[in-house]
Amino acid sequence: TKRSSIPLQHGAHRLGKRTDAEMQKWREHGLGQFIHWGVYAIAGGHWQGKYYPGAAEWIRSWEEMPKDAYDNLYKEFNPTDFDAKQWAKQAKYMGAKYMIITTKHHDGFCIWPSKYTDYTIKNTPYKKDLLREIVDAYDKEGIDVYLYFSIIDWHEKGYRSAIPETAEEKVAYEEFKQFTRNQLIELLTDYPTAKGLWFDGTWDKAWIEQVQFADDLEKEMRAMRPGLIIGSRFRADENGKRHFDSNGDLMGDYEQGWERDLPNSIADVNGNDWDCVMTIPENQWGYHSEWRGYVKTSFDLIDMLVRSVSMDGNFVLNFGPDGKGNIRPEETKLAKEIGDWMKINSEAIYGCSYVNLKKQGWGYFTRKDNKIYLTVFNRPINNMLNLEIAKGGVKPVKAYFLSDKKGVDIVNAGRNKQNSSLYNLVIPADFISGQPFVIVLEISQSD
Ligand code: JFZ
Repeated sequence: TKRSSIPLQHGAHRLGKRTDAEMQKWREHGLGQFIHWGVYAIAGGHWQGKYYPGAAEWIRSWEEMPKDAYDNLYKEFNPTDFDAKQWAKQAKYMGAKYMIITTKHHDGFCIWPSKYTDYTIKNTPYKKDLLREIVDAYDKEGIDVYLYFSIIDWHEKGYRSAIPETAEEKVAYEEFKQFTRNQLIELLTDYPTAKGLWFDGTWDKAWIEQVQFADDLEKEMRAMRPGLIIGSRFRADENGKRHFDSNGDLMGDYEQGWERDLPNSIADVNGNDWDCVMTIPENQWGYHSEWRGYVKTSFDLIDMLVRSVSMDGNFVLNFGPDGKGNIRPEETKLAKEIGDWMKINSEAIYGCSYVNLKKQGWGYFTRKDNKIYLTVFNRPINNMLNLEIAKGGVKPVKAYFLSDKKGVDIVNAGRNKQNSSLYNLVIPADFISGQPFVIVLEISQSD
């Protein structure tokens, strides 16, 4: 295939997927956990009894919210119920293999005692390093930690969203860039077990212009920590292109654009690694005490998880603990339900990837080695799972339920117009499941 090739200094520095062990591990995770936690959790989407209709972690930007009131909330931040070990245990039970924690969101508050600003956990009544507690607890459970870091920082005086124009602003912004670099080097130095960085707030015009600076900084971070994983939302190329450079090549290790959104088909992911980050309500990341609108069920979320893996992606589910450090009951219930499902079915998730078979209405295919997993969400009324295998494709050997290994009949149903082999896997009429279920199809390479 011919690709355009505009010469670029600051475009993608690698074509195609990474092939190292660290990235392979990331690719096999399947399920992750996101946690948004900061002083916005104290407000919980309200100010003086008034409901904030936006995403709770954005409340500082609300016209009803006095900025100085928000900027003093940290003086009340004392999450006495916080128990990192409990969080990590819950994530482990859910089946998460990695987690992403907000070290600093747009408000600028740092959950680690950064030496470059006073606006940190150290100056709250809690005092202790929250990030350290989280990293240690998740490390102990064998869940890889990734650090969310917002380039937007509403608290830091040199921060600008628009391109700095006056000489004074330019100086301030240069200081802000150094501050950003310092904090990132600090995080990588002080939390050396973290596997990567999850950047956000990189859409400002001011940041998009910092092409050379951001590229140098990325190189510096990668040199410091070989194997470090950074998504496509860190820097722009010299033409201001983000995620994909001017030649359409992915910048960074995986596509980071799937925010509350999933690809429709494998064609949408262009052969790149990717993950989807998803909220439980429509759009709340930080703690909002009053969720309105549709709240996803565990079946919705498991569907999204399997769908992600079936298209070679990971699925990352967000949690927003409250100001005291509690994970809300609705989230705890969902984590438990997903974990219950994973206990039985995680073989269809971990280490699995895309299967080149025609998508069927009953659910999704995933594959590992000689096993194809059929996760059924829409059980057909006639109990027949259609399967269509193009000529020269794999050959079915046997099929059985993943849960109890009970056999499932494979009926040969001839060939279609395109000369593909058709099969029906027959679900026993007396089989009852209140859950999405998995059928394993063992295959041999081509007939
Ligand atoms: C950002 C934040 O503004 C938000 O508060 C939350 O932290 C979320 C995970 O990230 O919001 C985004 C990020 C990316 C897109 C949209 C909103 N996007 O790629 O379309």
